[in-house]
Amino acid sequence: MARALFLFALASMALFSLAIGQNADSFEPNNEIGDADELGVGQMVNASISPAQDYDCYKIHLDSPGVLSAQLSTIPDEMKGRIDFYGKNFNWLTRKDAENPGESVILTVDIGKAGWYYFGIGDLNGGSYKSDYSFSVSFEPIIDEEPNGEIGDAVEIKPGEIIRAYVFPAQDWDVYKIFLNSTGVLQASLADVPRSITGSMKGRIDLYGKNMNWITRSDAANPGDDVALTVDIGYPGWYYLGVGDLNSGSYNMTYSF
Ligand SMILES: [Ca+2]
Ligand SMILES: [Ca+2]
Ligand SMILES: [Ca+2]
Repeated sequence: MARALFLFALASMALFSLAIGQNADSFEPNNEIGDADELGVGQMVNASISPAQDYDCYKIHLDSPGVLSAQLSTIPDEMKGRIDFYGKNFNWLTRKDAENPGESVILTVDIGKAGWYYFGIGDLNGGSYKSDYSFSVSFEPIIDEEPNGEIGDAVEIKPGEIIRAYVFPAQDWDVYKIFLNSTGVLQASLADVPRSITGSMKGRIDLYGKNMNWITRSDAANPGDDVALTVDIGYPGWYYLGVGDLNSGSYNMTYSF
């Protein structure tokens, strides 16, 4: 009798582990952001949404600004995938949903600051799946002389020096300072501005005096045009030059200044 009970227990355990094995998700528990599993750039995760209402959280550390692309693929046929994206304070930033069940989801985000970022993977259909989805994150770093988005953080340049830098992410503004040791004519030019199919940079150069007082500016007539600013300098000293984009774009190509 005792032996029969033992055999029954053994058989139950075998069945139980088989059931677990079908849905094994080695990243669980990760239903909350605080339990997010760490990923590396380019690492492929295979995991599953199971049971229903399962939510899988991952985190990644990005060492610089850049363009992030998160891809959810090999989705089970009935699953309608969602990628949520959060900042370092677990603050929700944006999301991308599949248009139809079984379709891949790609979320692309311009990252302005290095640091920790978090993802949540869920199913809008509220299902439970035996097969895995795949999830991976790629990242294209954009390394620039940042931060220089305020006059007080201006990067020093020398007369004649050529700067190559990015307007990235959107609303980026780059400020430079230059010491002019005599009176004369200041010529600043913005060239090779980023041009893309979705929109080109429409450049602006602002000039400020030593008290960070705005003096004048020059704007591109059309997107993609060069910009030239020519000013008679009456007093030697520090001057500040701001470079920005009137189209509020974000570019993974440099401008020359
Ligand atoms: Ca899971
Ligand atoms: Ca989970
Ligand atoms: Ca910049």
